[in-house]
Amino acid sequence: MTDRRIVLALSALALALAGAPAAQAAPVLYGATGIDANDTSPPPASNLFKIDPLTGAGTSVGQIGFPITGLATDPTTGILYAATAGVERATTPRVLLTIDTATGRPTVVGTLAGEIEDLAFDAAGNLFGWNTVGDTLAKINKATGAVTNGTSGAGRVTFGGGLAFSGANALFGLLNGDDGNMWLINAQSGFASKDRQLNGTPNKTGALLSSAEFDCKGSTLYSVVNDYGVPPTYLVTINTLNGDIVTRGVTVSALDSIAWVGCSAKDRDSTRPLVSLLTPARQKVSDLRGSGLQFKLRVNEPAKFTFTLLGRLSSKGKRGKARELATATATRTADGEFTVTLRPNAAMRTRLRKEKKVPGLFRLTATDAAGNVTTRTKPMEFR
Ligand SMILES: [Ca+2]
Ligand SMILES: [Ca+2]
Ligand SMILES: [Ca+2]
Repeated sequence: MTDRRIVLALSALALALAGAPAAQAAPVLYGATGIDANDTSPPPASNLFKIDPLTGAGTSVGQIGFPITGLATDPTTGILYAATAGVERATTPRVLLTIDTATGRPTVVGTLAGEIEDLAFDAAGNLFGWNTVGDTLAKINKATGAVTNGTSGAGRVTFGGGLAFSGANALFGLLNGDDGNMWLINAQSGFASKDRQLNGTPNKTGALLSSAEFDCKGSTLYSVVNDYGVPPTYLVTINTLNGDIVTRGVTVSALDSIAWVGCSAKDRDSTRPLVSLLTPARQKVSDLRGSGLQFKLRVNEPAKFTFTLLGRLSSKGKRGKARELATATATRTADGEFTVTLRPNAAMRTRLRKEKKVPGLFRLTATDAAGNVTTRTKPMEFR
């Protein structure tokens, strides 16, 4: 190939790639640092780091320019939010930020009242924080930073702290260090109840659990064992069934916050909707000519539906090809039973007067919120 031909070939390749749909970026675990070993107030400004989830190793992306104690990604927008860090009871004003994950650059959303030590989003995009002032769960307005404290806190002195929603939207707290326990928190009332005792921390002197974050599937709980900024700091996972801590490795010293960015809805939900077709196959052709076919179904999760009813009409004494008799759509916002009506249009209802018997097909597609699709077809008999 001549040079010019190679250039042309490469240009064509570049065009082809540019025209191709963008590949889904792999999820990345980000982290940032907070209080340091000297308890400097305010703590030193942090960089944004990419954290290797297997080893804990950190790679700097860029400067945030603030110390950070909490990170969380809004699952409805993919935007990374951060809460700035302060030394406890130093009354340093704190702020809520959004962070550009390409550069680390922050944008101030607003001031954060109290001492919010970690952030967590629920599946619907509501932002929560753990406030060590009052030892309570706080609801945070993600547009302004306004904090509304819960009325029913843990009622005990908590420190550091991690907060994370599981895939089942259960709120877990890590509120009293690596020799404390897990907490289950009612996101409505803020009430925190003690769960399993934690075991197996790599730190033997009592350290903070500075953050909490579930993986994209919502099943593996990550945390950080942070000895008040004194190295080494460890990235760990915690078995939520028995409280066992498993060390992934030494991470960025004084790491105070972690969050995944780039999780897709399909990471959390990879199952197709389960649809049960409850109406019997034998139906009356007179119903089809009248108010239409009433078809009863059950679905196990919210989903959007399209329905098509096909039938083979008679033509000159023979059975014709399958043709569309009626269509319908439905959106279900909860699981359970429902009925869809498939009514042929006026012309088709008139045409059906000639029919005593119509073999048919009932077809549907059901698509859940994550885009998983189920298709079902049921042979029908109208007579
Ligand atoms: Ca923290
Ligand atoms: Ca968190
Ligand atoms: Ca599903």
